[in-house]
Amino acid sequence: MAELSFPPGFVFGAGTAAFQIEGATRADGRGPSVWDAFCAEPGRVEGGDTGEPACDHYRRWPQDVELLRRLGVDSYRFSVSWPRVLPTGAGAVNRAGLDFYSRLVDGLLAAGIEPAVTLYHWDLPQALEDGGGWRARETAHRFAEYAAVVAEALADRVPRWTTLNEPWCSAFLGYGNGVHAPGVRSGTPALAAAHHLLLGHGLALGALRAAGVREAGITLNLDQVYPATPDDEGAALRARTQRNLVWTEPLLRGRYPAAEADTWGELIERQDFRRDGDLAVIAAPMDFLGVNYYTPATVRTAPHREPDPARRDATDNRFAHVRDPRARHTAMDWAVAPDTLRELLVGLREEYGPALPPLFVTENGSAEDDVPGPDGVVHDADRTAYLEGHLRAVAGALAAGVDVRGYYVWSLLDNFEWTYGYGKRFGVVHVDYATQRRTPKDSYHWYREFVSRHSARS
Ligand code: GBH
Repeated sequence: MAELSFPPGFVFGAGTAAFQIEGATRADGRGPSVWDAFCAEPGRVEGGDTGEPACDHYRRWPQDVELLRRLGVDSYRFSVSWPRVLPTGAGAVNRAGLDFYSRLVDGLLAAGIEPAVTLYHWDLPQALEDGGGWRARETAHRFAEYAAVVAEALADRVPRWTTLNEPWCSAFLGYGNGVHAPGVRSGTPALAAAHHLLLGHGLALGALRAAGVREAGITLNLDQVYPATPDDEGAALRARTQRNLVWTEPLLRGRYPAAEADTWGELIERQDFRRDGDLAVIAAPMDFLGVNYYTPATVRTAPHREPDPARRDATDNRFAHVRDPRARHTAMDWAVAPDTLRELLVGLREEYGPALPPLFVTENGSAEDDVPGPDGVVHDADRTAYLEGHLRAVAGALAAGVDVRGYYVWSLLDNFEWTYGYGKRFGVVHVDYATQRRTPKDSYHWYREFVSRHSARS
């Protein structure tokens, strides 16, 4: 394959999230999160899997830093567990929890790896959920206070900060179809949650600035949407509105999308949770926008229906997903179409122009049916091809003039894949959960070589 070109300073990384890898859910004063409670409810997570043991990263982190060092990545994206730092979401700081991240940051820096912190990757302290969770406006303020605590401890050593990971999932899977914790099924509360997440982002951004953080942003899961037929353009607009514009418009333009009424109808008329002045907080300038990308969406027109937890896409209103029979599908049954990432990135640039901050692809990767070979190693050619294709798409976006600053593979390790439990494996490193043995897959070695060829640093 022809060599791809990345600008000097382009960041190659790998990512994880606290609840998915740490385990040790009761260690050193950590409080319960909504995901602990959700996992404990029968039927919510496949196989009855929970946050234990995950990758026992809380205790085995030095080994994981070593895996990152050998991988040769410039940066490691991880999330801080809010209930480790503030066991009930507010009030007294749990020093032991905060110290864990401080040690991790020091370990990364000693290994020559730049830490990139995400403050919220879905593990809301259960005590805050008991007070309404993201349906409650106060949660946005608690989030900013938590951001201030973490920033005070780590801002001297962590250059890049992300407030929220994929607020769409928190709002619409958490409070829309209930597929994610806290498992609430509803309409208006999901929209209120979306607004309070955005407000929390804006307030947290202020807290990060006050602590001296210079590089701060948010990570969104943005969909590249295609109409199944020319008659489905309306459905495609609704999908873009519900999945993308409800985030990018307030963040980048300080307004909610014009097509909202068409897409959510009467729900949006009850938006008393939106107050004057909120949008100015939400639209505070960011230094980067993180984009998580896995698969495109092909959609058709569908009738209005109430949320239905039997459907994973149940939050979608008046559009439905169509399976592309020509594409390869991963173990998640997600279509593989790498070039759609280039189209998404170029489209963002076309849509927002100079209002678009520099971009990072903060997650990209695939779950495959990994089976270790007789040599004990997972020979995951499909994952390697997936990663290579998407890195090519990023290079294509760069060549088209889009300011993309970095790319993070999801994920460093096989981990707790939310509703799917441990059955779905996204890692470039295989984890045997029974023994906690880590074994790099072929894709790890491939990525190591790719990074060493393309990173200006190496
Ligand atoms: C990310 O979520 C998470 O940040 C990460 O924790 C997780 O492990 C990883 O991806 C892999 O799942 O809803 O049927 O229309 C990704 C969540 C997946 C949400 C794709 C939107 C579109 C398919 N996104 N999904 S559908």
